[in-house]
Amino acid sequence: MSKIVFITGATSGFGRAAATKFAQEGWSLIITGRREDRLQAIAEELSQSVPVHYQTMDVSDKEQVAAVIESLPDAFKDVTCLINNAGLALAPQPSQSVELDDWHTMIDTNIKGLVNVTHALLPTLIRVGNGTSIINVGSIAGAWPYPGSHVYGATKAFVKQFSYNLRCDLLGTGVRVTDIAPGIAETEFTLVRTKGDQAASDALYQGTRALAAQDIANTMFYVATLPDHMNINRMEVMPTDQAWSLFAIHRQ
Ligand code: NDP
Ligand code: 8X3
Repeated sequence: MSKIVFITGATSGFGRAAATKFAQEGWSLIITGRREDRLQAIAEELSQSVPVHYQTMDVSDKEQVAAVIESLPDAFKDVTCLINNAGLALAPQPSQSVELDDWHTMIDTNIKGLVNVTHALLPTLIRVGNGTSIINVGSIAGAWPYPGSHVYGATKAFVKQFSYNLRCDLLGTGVRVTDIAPGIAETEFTLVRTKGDQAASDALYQGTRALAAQDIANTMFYVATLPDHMNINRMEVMPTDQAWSLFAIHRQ
């Protein structure tokens, strides 16, 4: 029987690339996101090679998440790998000029959404047992501060600590948990963060070699297919062309 991956945020970026990678490797797919037209197109393409179930799902809606998982078709019930990927950053400006709603949207998606899906799928993963994994998409922003990261970075720090804490509770169940924390990667992420500013997005990725969505999809697949007894707790992945910078100092 083929293994089954459940991907949140499969309509774009890392989630979309993960769908392709896992399909290439023969896994059945459950792909979710809010944009149905994209899910439909991806399902049409990838179902040529593997079974695909697609379902619109807003991760921040806990009733909807529970209903989607409750009503998975029989052939897709034994999920082997959950990729908690749906997420976003908003408002790259300083905290003092951010709309409160933008902070709430990041918390609702990156924290509450990830928790909603995890809670709904944990009984399944524990039932399936050895070899199952939860891959949470964190960020370098969860470990390293920078201006304009405010609540975004804080939500990804939550992802890191929640991943570690889950491991403590899941000890003995065979379920693995990994926080994959990417650095700069060229997806629709910056377009979303700037609320549609294509020029700002292009400028960020211009002249450097950012990570590609496929790089992270390959990393997810690597993590999900390690021998059952191995758990990578956290994996921070930066492009070679990215590193830390010095502390900022205010002068009178
Ligand atoms: P994209 O904007 O390309 O993809 C984001 C995905 O999340 C989309 O499929 C979107 O689908 C989905 N999504 C957003 N909000 C919701 C929601 N409420 N419910 C369900 N799905 C939602 O960005 P990335 O691929 O780059 O981002 C994926 C993850 O990677 C995020 O968690 C992000 O924080 C993280 N990350 C990104 C980095 C980067 O530089 N690109 C680096 C480090 C981490 P839809 O709109 O159809 O719902
Ligand atoms: C996205 C990477 O560097 O913009 O999580 O915070 S970064």
